Amino acid sequence: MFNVLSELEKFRAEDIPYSRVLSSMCTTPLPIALKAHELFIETNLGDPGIFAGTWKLEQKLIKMLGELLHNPNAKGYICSGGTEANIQAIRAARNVIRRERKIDRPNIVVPESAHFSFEKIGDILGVEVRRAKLDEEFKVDVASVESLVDENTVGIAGIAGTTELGQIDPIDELSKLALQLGVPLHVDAAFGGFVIPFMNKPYPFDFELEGVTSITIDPHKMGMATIPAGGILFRDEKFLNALIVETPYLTSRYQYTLTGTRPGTGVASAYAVLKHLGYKGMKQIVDECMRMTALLVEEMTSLGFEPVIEPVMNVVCFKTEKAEKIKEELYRRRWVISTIKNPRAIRLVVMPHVTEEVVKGFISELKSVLRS
Ligand code: 0PR
Repeated sequence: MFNVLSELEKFRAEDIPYSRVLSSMCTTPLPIALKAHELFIETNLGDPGIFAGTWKLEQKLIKMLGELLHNPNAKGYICSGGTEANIQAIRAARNVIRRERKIDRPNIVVPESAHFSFEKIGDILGVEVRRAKLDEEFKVDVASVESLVDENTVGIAGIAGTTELGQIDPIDELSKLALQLGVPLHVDAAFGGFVIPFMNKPYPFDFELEGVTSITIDPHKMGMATIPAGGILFRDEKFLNALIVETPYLTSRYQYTLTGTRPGTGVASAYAVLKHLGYKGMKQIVDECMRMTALLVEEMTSLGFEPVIEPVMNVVCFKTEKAEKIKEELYRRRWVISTIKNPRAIRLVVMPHVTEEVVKGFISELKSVLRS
């Protein structure tokens, strides 16, 4: 008899398990996240009157994320991921500024290291995306940001945990600049939002800095929730309100989200992880990721590799002219890493699934690749 489940299993078996993946910012969700996800499987936050409990839970989660980011009064919602969060942050900034003053052709200033979602933002929102230079440590050069700002600038952005290097921009300086110029500052902490608060060295990056208007923080990355779960938080409700459209026939009168139908699974799984682990448990996981990052640096250094920067968080790149070749050969052997172009390097993301056993297995496969 035709069995659809065995057919599905066949396809699924072709996927590479996370235990061989050192390129992804996603990871195996915690078991508690999976349970929460199942419990909320049919929920739709696009119609919150029906899912009143799920809606309440989302408000609670936003408050918890606000507390983590030094502003329990922050307003926001759980979306599909970092891309949507960034789109909504810039859309809100553009709408607010456009209401305050006449803007001919809006622009935003982002670091050269900003995620490619900002390319999509430029296209969708019709804003010009200006890229500011980086300094020698691959942090954004604040003077370069300032030089690109003009009367049509509707926002600037800083990255707290860059996609390629895991570097943190000087958000405190960007915050001062934003206040001085009177422009909103968006912080993309899609990756770093669940890492930086738990690191031993403090990096001011969130609402404790007065100039920070909005923050992207993704539960489906280091928040160990189920996909999809992104987060967008605003310091001031007026930014969220700048996204509102009316919804004439639903149980709610208006919507500020980008998508209409919207799963409650990410809300439930993110909430479950935070409650289950607490700050203490989250810190243990971040500590362990940092320990594995240090182990990788040690092993790679003994193979003659040099990191592009001393890793700031659990992302590390190693310089090599053979980056593409190494990546391809590893992939042939069902190990996944990524590469960066400037400078040419291999890139490793050390998510919670990258255990000591995974590191050892990876290093041994890499040694074999280097010999071949
Ligand atoms: N902002 C930053 C700083 C990011 O690193 C990313 C994604 C985004 C925004 C966009 O987030 P969404 O992908 O949730 O919309 N960073 C990873 C990347 O592009 C995403 C990723 C995750 C890629 C898992 C591959 C993968 O297997 O590298």
